[in-house]
Amino acid sequence: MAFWRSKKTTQNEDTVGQSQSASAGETANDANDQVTEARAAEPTSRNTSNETPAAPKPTSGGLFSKMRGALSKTRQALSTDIRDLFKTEGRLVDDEFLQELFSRLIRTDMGVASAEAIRDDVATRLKARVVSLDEVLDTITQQTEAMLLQESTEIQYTDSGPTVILVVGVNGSGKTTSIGKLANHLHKSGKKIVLGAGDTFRAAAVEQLTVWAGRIGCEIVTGKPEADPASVAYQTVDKAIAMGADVAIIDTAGRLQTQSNLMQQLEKIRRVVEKKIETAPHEVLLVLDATAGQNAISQAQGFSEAAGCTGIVLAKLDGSAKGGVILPIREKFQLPVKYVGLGEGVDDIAAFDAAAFAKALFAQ
Ligand SMILES: Nc1nc2c(ncn2[C@@H]2O[C@H](COP(=O)(O)OP(=O)(O)OP(=O)(O)O)[C@@H](O)[C@H]2O)c(=O)[nH]1
Ligand SMILES: [Mg+2]
Repeated sequence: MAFWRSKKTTQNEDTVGQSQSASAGETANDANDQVTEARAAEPTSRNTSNETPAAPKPTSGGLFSKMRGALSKTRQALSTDIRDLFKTEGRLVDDEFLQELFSRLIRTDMGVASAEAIRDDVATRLKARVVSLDEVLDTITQQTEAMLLQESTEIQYTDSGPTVILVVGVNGSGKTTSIGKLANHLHKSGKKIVLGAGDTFRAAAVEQLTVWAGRIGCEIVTGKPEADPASVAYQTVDKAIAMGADVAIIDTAGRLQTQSNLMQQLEKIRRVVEKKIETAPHEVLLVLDATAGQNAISQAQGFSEAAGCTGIVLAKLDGSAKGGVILPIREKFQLPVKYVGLGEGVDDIAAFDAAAFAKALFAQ
C-alpha cells in the first residue's frame, strides 16, 4: 500500500500562514518597515556577502497567489505537456492516453510511484470516456491533494520554556535563508526568537545569519570562528532560557549524510541541547532544495533518520520546474513538509498546504 493511502485526510491550518493570507498587504508593509529600520541600524560592511538576504519583494495578494507564482515553472511544464494530449477538444481515455499521461507526469520529477498512482486514479475514474482537459486536470489535482495530505504542518511547540528548532541539510540547500524567513514569520506572530549561528566553519555563514537577525530585530548567538558548533547551540538555548524566548532556531553547516564525523557533530549538538532542555530539540527540520529535483532526495537519503528529523522545509520552489518532487519527498522521507520556500525575500515562506499546493500545481 502506498504511503499516502494510510494518511489522515485532515490537515491543520498553520496560524502563521493564515494571518499572512488574511492581511497580506498590511503584513508586507509591516515587514518592509521593519526591514528598513533594521537596515538603517546595520553596519554596511555586513551587506557585502554574496549570501546576504535579498531585499524583500512585496507580497502579491495572499499566500495562494504567491504559491501559484512560485510553482509557475512547474505548472507551465506540466500543463503544456498535458494540454498536448488534447489535440482535439475531447479525448478518449484508453491505454494509449494513460501511457502518454504517465510519461508526461514523470517529467516533473514526481517519480514513478506517484505518476503511477495518478495515472491509475485517472483510469479508475475516467477510463473509456471521452473527457476534456479540465476534467483530467481536476482529477489529477484531487489525487495529488490526497497524496500530499498530512497530519500536521505546525511546529511542535513545547508547553513551557523555549521550543528548540535545529535546522539541517546538505550544502547550499537553503538552511540559513529558510531560518531567516521562518524567524521573521514567527517574530511577526508575536514570538520571541533567538537565532544560533551554529555554522561556525565559515565566517560568511555567521555574517549571513547576523544580517537576518538585524532585519528581523531578534537576538542572535554567535561563537568565535571555528568554535565548536555544539557550544554555540548550548549557549543559544542558554540565552533563550535566560531571556524567556519562545523559540530558539539553530543553524548548522551543510553536510552529507555519508560524512560520519559531521553527522556525529550533529549528534553532539543534539546531546548538549538535550542537557539544557530534556525534551529538546523539539524540531529538527531538514531543508531540501527543490531545484535539485530527484537529486535532492538522493543527497539527503538517510539524513532524516541519522539526524532524527521531524519535518521538511522544501526551499527554492520558485526557481524550480521540478515542483513535482514534493510527492516522492513525502513518500521517501515519511516526514511532514512543514514549510515551502518561495523566494529569497523575508516573506517568501509559506506553511505547507496540500490543497493549495495541488491547485497551484495544476489549475490553469
Ligand atoms: N529563489 C530562492 N532562492 C533561495 C531560497 N532559499 C534559499 N535560496 C538561495 O539559495 C542560496 C543558498 O541558500 P543558503 O540559505 O545560504 O543555503 P545553506 O543551506 O544555508 O547553505 P550552506 O550554509 O552553505 O550549506 C542563497 O543564494 C539563497 O538566497 C528560496 O526559497 N528561493
Ligand atoms: Mg547556511
